[in-house]
Amino acid sequence: KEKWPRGDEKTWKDAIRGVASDTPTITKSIVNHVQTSLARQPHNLDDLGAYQASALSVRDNLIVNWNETQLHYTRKAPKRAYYLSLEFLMGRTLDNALLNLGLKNKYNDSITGLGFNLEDLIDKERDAALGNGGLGRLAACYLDSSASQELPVWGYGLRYKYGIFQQLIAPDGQQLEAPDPWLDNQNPWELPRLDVTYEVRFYGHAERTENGRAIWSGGQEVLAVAYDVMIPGYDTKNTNNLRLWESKPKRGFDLNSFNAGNYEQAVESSNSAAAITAVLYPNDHTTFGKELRLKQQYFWTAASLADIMRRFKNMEKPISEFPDYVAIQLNDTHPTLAIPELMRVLLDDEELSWAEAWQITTNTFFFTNHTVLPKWPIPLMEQLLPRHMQIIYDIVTVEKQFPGDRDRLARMSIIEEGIPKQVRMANLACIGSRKVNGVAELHSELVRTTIMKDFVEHYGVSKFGNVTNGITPRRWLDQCNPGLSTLITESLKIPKAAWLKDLYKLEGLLPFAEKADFQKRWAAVKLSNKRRLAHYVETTLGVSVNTAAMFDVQIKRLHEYKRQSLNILGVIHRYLLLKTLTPAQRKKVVPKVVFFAGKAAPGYFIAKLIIRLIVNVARVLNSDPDTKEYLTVFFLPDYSVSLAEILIPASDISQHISTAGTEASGTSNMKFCLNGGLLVGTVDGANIEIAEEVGESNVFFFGHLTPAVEDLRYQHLYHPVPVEQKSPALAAVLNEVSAGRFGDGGVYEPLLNTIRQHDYYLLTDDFDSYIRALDMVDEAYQDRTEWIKKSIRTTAKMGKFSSDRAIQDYAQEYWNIESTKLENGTA
Ligand code: B1N
Repeated sequence: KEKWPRGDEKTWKDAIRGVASDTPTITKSIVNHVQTSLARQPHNLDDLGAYQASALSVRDNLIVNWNETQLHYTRKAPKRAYYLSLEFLMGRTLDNALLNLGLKNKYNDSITGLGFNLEDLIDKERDAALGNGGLGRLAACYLDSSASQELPVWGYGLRYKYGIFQQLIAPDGQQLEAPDPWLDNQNPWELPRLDVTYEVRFYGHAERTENGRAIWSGGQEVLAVAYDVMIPGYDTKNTNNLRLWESKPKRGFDLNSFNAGNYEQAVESSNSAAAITAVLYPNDHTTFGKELRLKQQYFWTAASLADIMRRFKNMEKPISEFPDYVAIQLNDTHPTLAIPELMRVLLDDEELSWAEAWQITTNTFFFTNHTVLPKWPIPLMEQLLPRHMQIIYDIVTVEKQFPGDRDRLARMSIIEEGIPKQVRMANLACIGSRKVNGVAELHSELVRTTIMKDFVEHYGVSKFGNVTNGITPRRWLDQCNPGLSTLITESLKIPKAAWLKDLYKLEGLLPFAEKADFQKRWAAVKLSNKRRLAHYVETTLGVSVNTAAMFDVQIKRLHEYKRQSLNILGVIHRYLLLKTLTPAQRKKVVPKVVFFAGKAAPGYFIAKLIIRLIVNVARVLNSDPDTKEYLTVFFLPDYSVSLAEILIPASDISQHISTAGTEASGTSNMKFCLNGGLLVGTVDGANIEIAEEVGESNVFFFGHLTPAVEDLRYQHLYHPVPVEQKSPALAAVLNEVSAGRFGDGGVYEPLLNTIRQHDYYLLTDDFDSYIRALDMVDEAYQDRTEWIKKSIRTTAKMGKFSSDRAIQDYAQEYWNIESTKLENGTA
């Protein structure tokens, strides 16, 4: 073996840098990056340049820890878990990295010394918005919790050149979409690994040989290139990895065509390879049937599995021990192709028998269901992935020993009959996985009793679990609400890290709920967060906001099931009522500012119409001199993780009002409560468990319960009752919209008709109880002291919703992995 290091060991040791942790070294490192990495002069450095140099300096520290952690994992060779997600909604990194490293104060000193303001630099960073919403942000929280708990977990995803689109709102309220070129200013948080590449095949032919094997050849080959994103744990040196794949042509471009003078064709094939990771699909819940999306899914699962297999093989263990060293979590059905892909590798490359391969596969994968079931048309799959379609058919014939009647067999099949036949990804994921889970108690119960009922009867209930979602308290309290974080630390009289790593410790706040002085400080923090939001609104929309009013917030993807429509119709109801009052009567009303933010999928017509209604209601209300002191509405464009970090700490109340049984969990509900905001919600998703923790008296519940929903929908279809009869209040509101009070009423007819006709999401059934719940909110808000107590008690009882708890559940009950702490100087 070659001697390492080359040359004199002492020369190396003396020169190797550690983490820069004192202010002079940090300052030096930043200035170094200004001079050399950026090639800029100190005298013309702007905030963007100063941000970039600071980020590069922090990145150096992350790399030191990341390198040591990876070496440590390789040496210890523990079982590892891999989190496969098509989305990682990371947001910004600088602030988070500084807090996790414990270096924020030191960098603040350095940056101040250099004449800049750290918060301004933090604001220069663009969000990494490689996700649609909850599912992608959950993946990001889980990475933070895995690293913070020193668990050997890697994420695998795609490095989209364009993240979720930028949302613009036209003056008439229409949503417009612009691309999100987030990489344009360079991305200091990733390490290109141009040497880590895999070839991924599409199309071609699969020829069966013997023993269930086949040779897959021809078609198109594309290269997957790794980019590593460092994931620092909080209060630990452990720094995990998120590996994102970029697609590129196998050869620069088709040289034959190029030489033959056919330049266009030469470029075309290289374009089609690059297209795979060009853009994130913006249609959450509904993207299936698109060839490029299926290509993304296979490209990513194939590259990730090849990488996992290579790492496993470096350990020189027998292949049968694969599941002892590897657990793979499938984030929804998107990575389900990993199941036939692992089978393909084990059968065709490793030459295992079907039984051996299936044994390994079904002990490796774990499947989380987040929603209802996407399918893929078989003709498309057969063309794009002929070998995988063969394996899927083999799974159907070899593994299907489901007893029972034909109906049940048909329901459990991976293949759905019809024209065209479809592959049911959720069934494949269930059959190919060791365990299946939902993301909140109610949702997991619905998985067991409805979506996967037949499978529960077949495999037994123990294969079907629940892991209630969680959120990282580092970003969603310490980072976004430093005032509250400081107040909590000072009051609990324990180090900040103690409660941030064991969120149940927040219960220590309960006695403070009774103390007048603490209540005052708690309220002062809320007010300063409301001012911060007001300042944001003033600088972006150019209008001022009354911070003495109650702040009522609903921020999430626009969806009929999430019922932003119910909220805005409720606002109109409140407005109509205000208009009937005398000025003296109005003075007794709780003044309220209602905030909305969220993106609609570009092709989701009704969702876009809801935005349009909100914007036009805002236009009318905000300029009505009779009422604007008491009720204003804002639609904040281009919702993002960073905007959420401003909105959430400022809320007095937030709305989570999906039709019962439709929101798998929800996670922003947890974020609001953690920051002392109260909930108005339906008995759905994680709202239920939040109420269990904080007590029903601290949550404003309304609406029909899940078991009633099916019957009500049936009634709407077969025994419809006119809105006027069901809810005169709602009928009055709909009529005002129709009559053009908020601009041309005709525009909104398609939206109003969804309510007047089948009302699938039960607005007519829930409207009156919704209004009553909001009245109770007003009443409770009048008693300021009691309200503040509720707020404190809510925060105090949020321990369960730390993503640390969720990740521990996965690590122990699913993956069977253990912490592998990087001690100081271990590596
Ligand atoms: O996943 C979140 C949950 O908290 C939400 O309740 C749930 O709606 C969300 C296809 C999805 N489910 N399904 C998706 C996203 C993108 C896509 O292409 C589906 N997102 C959810 C975390 O569990």
